[in-house]
Amino acid sequence: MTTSPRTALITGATAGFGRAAARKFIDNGWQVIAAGRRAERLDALRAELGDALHTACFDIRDEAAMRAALAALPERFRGIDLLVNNAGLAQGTKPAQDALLSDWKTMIDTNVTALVTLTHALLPTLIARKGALINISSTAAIYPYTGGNVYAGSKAFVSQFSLNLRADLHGTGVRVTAIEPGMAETEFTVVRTHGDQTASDKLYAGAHPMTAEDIADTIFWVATLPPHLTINRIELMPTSQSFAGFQVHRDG
Ligand code: NDP
Ligand code: 8X3
Repeated sequence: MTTSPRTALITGATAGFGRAAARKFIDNGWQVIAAGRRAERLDALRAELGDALHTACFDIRDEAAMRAALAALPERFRGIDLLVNNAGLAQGTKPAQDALLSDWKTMIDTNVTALVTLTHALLPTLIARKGALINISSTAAIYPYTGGNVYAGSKAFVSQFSLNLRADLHGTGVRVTAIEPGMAETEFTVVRTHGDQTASDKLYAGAHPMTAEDIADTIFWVATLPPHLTINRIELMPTSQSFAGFQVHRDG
């Protein structure tokens, strides 16, 4: 990493983990490029956080728009030290046989294809600056559950891609970390259920889920460890969440 001010590009900064992370990094003296589709949310964040924030409004699945946003970065935001690949989503909760193929494609396009495209575009910069890459995966990458199907598969990709980047980037000084959170209350479940706020409220009620700020603090901690130290992957859950057993189907 270079000396201050450091610059982070955070995708999915209009809500949840990404927005909390933008606040955390700027509060601690970084510059942040905040990316997302909702322009009004980005404008509000800019009004709140000021000059240290640059907004980049694009759909991460649109490669041309992504490249245009990178090309349009003001000079002082070009030296990206940290990429936080956070933008992502789940779509649907049904078992595979009842799921929509369109939901599966949306998740793969967002969580996998867009993530690798942005990573590929920024690797030269991260290598030149001995920077860091933090990929937001999920406990779904590790623990299967009914209805996880393609979402969980996409996050397993994120975790394994992160570990393989560590191998490829050996000797470059670039640090790569996969953060694998369990249940955290954000807009995640409203998005997953295609807008069912009641279902989202019900899921989190009484569960004391993690907060967006919990994850932002973790991202910041990982990013600001001494350069000789890399967290390969870190899994975290609310205390109220743990593991259930295997299921067994019996005839009759
Ligand atoms: P939110 O729904 O609150 O935020 C998701 C963010 O991703 C938004 O800023 C959204 O911005 C952005 N995003 C989604 N699709 C696109 C797109 N096509 N183009 C650009 N930006 C996009 O969810 P979380 O903060 O909870 O999720 C952040 C990450 O954490 C995701 O990768 C999620 O899978 C992961 N995660 C979440 C957990 C949870 O329990 N909440 C647990 C484990 C992992 P906009 O809509 O403005 O484009
Ligand atoms: C989100 C956590 O358990 O809803 O990645 O899949 S879970």
